Amino acid sequence: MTETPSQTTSVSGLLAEIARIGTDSARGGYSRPVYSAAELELREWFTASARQRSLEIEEDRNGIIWAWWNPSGLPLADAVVTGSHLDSVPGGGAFDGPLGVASALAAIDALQAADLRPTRPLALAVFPEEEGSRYGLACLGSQLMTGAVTPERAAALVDADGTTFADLAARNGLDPRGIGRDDERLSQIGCFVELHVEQGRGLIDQGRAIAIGSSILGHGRWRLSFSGQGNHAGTTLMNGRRDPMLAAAASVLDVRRLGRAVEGARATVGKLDPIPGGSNVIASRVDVWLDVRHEDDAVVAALVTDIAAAAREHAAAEGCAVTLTEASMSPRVDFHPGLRGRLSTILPDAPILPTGAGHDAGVLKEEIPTAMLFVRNPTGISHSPDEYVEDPDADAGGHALATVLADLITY
Ligand code: HGY
Ligand code: MN
Ligand code: MN
Ligand code: MN
Repeated sequence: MTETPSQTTSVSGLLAEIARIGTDSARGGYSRPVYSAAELELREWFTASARQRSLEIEEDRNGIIWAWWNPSGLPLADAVVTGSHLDSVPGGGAFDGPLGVASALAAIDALQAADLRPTRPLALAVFPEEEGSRYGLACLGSQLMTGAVTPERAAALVDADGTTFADLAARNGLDPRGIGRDDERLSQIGCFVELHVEQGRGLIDQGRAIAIGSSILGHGRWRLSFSGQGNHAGTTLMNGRRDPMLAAAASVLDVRRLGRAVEGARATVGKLDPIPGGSNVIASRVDVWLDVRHEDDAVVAALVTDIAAAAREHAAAEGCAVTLTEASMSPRVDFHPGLRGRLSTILPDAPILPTGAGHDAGVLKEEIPTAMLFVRNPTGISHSPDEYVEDPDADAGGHALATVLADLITY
């Protein structure tokens, strides 16, 4: 096994460089939607940091940024890739995404300072729209690259301002006719290792700083649209209303009731959109966004079916209609056993833990061997300003990643 490269750059120091970008004073935390001014500034920070390390940068047809370290001028084949995302959920934490990118930069510094003879090229990658916060479809960049999402479907996605992904992509230098599966890039990659803040309590409970990922829960997003009769709040008597808000509210309670009844299920309504959304207006429509996850995909499907059936009853009781639309469904992912085993050999003290959160590594796993490393989050909370990583653990993550990459690029 290769010598362990010594850490030369502090991961928390790199994160401090971007701590002021995309802060959300209203919600707390960070709001960095894809191609927003904040995320574009973060992209700039990444490419400038990569240039400082003499990495060769390219932004591909799907808006994914690749920063290559290939000192021996090897052919771009069987490359080792690491990286993560810079976009965030609304009011998200400082680490979900950026920790993986900052750790990759710190790892590169350690590798470049070590006396290594790489036999494989290395790339740092930043994937756009991992959270799906702007277009409702998670991991849009990596799903375009693998073809899991077609260009037609992506181009037609519309954000809350009515901007299609095609228009937004074009405004940011992408040719909407060029987005889609990238066979050439996929053929160049040998494996992908993503480091990410743990979004749960596994490492705290085990008293460890670093874990290796075993699997990602199957998870999906659906929209329940309840429609009734919009009207004036003051001139409409209570009887005879067809108020979709009531059916929506009853469904939100169903999601908790039905989710609680299934061992290991996670069923969430985190977003509810009344239309038109006036406080003196009976809504004409209410969209309820549903997020359901479980280690067994069939359980996810059955739970959504039960929630939708209950929703239809509530809608009927209120004289409303309801439609269910699937926005995305990602099947359970078990990471590559061989690669996972290799990481276990390199990091023997790291426990192997599942994650309930989706990641680009889960999308790429369908095409190439992928693995994940997780770093302890003392709060266990994520998608919230309360998400946290202590400086020594952040550096331990950067060091673990450098150690793994040193092994993978030299064997
Ligand atoms: O929603 C997720 O699981 C991920 O954070 N995008
Ligand atoms: Mn993430
Ligand atoms: Mn996330
Ligand atoms: Mn009025």
